[in-house]
Amino acid sequence: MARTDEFIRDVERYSANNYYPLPIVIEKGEGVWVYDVEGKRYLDMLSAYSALNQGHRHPKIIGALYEQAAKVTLTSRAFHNETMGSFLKTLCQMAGFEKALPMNTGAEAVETALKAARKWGLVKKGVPENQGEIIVCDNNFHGRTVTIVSFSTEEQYRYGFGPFTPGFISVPFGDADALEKAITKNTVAILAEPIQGEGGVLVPPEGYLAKMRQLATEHNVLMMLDEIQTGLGRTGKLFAYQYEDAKPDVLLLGKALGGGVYPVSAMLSSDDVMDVFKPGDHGSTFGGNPLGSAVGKAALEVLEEENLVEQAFTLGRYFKEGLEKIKSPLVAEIRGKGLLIGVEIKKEHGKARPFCERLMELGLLCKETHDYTIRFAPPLTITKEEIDWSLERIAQVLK
Ligand code: IF1
Repeated sequence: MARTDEFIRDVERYSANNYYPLPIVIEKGEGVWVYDVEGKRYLDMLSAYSALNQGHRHPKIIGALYEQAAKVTLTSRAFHNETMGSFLKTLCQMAGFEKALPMNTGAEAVETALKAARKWGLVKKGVPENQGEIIVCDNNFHGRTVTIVSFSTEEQYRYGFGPFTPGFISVPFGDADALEKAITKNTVAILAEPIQGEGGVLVPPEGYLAKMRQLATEHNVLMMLDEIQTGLGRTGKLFAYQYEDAKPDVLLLGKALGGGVYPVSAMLSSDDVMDVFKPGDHGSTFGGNPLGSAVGKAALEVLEEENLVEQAFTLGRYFKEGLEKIKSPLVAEIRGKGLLIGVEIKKEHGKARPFCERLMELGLLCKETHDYTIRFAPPLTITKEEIDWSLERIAQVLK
């Protein structure tokens, strides 16, 4: 463990202490596999929280990165660049939206949507200035800016970071009646994750998103879905909302939009909503930059060319059935869709982290969420044989 200890020593000395990573130092990644500095190989079942849907260093995405890096990497939005338009065209056409606003991180895409919704409420719906309300769900995770943690229901994400941004109302996730009751004449938007990732891979009751769609239309409120984690094939559909008739007015993407190599996020919507932004209203130095746009376009093309969405659907079902067949006495519930699967450990058997540590020793990387749930979310490029390999190890740890 000599080299590992050396690297971790530097981190402990110089890095802020805002994480508690597993004691592995990754040196190289390729496809679903990563290698640590000791040369040990692991199957990556976290995929950087679903940012690596296309796998580590996908050749086409890395190729696009190199090719663009040899031309121009950054222009700012003060000038046009050659790649942004074609990236956004691919994105809008694939996703079925009229316009996109490119940003970098997920939190920035969420912030963009919150601004769009508030201004839409003022100029299009006629809600008095500074009165717009946005409904969110308990247990949400949308990022870590001050405004976003203003409506987190997780005490740790908020403690010490106030004063907070007002104008948010939180209702229980999955409860359409509570959602309806929370709507007022000043409501401008509903913001939700189709499946709560950080919340513990929580799948809402069937029909919930369709009902949210109906309510939003009925009350002239924007339905905004954060598919930063669930989108781009992860759940076995291009977008998780496609399991129901629930196309949102605003769709937020990030993570895998950058193909695992570069931060790329976007807010997608209609001409009517996007129209609230005028030159100077909103922006970002790096959003839509040539390098990110080239990478984003390649990341989308890989999903399509390699049928990764169907792959996630088929192999997700296979993986989940395999997990169920283990019939582990330690497991309370197995949840999820496609290749986003949560395995909840019964409380009497302790927290999920020790299970993740044991899996790591067996060559499988994953991460607990909300103390008792192990999240399995491998790259969508994983094969059936690699799932079998993983199931053997998971069975060993859960028996
Ligand atoms: C961390 C969690 C996952 C997200 C959804 C927006 C964002 C995220 C649905 C913000 C980000 C990340 C952030 C990362 C770990 C990870 C995470 F455990 F923290 F909650 F995935 F479950 N919407 N999720 O899941 O995107 O600004 O980070 O690009 O904070 O350590 P970002």
